[in-house]
Amino acid sequence: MVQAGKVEKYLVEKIRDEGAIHIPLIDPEKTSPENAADIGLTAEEAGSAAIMVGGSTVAAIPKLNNVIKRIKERVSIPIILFPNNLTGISPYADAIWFMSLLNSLNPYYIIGAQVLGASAVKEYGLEPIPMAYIIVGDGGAAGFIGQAQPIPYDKPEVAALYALAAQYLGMRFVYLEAGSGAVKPVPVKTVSLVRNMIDIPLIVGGGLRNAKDVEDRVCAGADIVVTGTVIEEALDVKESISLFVNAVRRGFQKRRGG
Ligand code: 1GP
Repeated sequence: MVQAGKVEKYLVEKIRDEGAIHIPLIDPEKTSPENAADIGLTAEEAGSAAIMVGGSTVAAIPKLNNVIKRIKERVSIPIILFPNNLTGISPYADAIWFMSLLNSLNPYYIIGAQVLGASAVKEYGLEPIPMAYIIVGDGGAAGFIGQAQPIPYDKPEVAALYALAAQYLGMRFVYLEAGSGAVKPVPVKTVSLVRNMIDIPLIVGGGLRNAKDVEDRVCAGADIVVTGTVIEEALDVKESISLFVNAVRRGFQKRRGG
């Protein structure tokens, strides 16, 4: 019987205890190892639950490895890989979102890359966390490269059906992705409809730029909120991450009717 690993258990417990959590995304193609470590440490101190490392066009594995090694030297919260392809796998992380882009039109992104990458995940001792990746709306680089047929912004019921199918297939997290830097994030209506359809944790990311974007989506039922671009572009990283961590807390209080 397959049991959830350490990082997965930690995330689930954290969601149970805190209601919802924030995770920053660091793109190793856009961030130096030093900056990545600074962001990681700042995130840990501000109350983020983990750090995700990845990007849609990651190709240079040594760069990825260096970023993760440097973060690891300074941070104790888990580092979770967010792979775009086989080039997104590093032995230095704690876990990997073992993800399938469910609404890709190319089977490579649904199961092909996973078949090719599985043995490396095992060999490296990475904890795989099964996750359904669903692209909504714009989709950005992830949608383009992953050859997704994005779910229209005004068809939340289709996203809900994908999410339910993912749960029935045994996936343990669902990620609604609008695409990094998307002009419009995943609509609140889509988040709430998906939340009502599934029992597994729901991740939302892509184009979340301000506290209200985050608060509204947590209030609608997101368990994990991911922000990348806005932190990369922030003049004050500490202020930016604290803003999102607090927005997650407020969003959950609102959801509970507080
Ligand atoms: C992208 O969902 C993540 O894969 C984060 O998106 O960079 O827009 O925050 P942003």
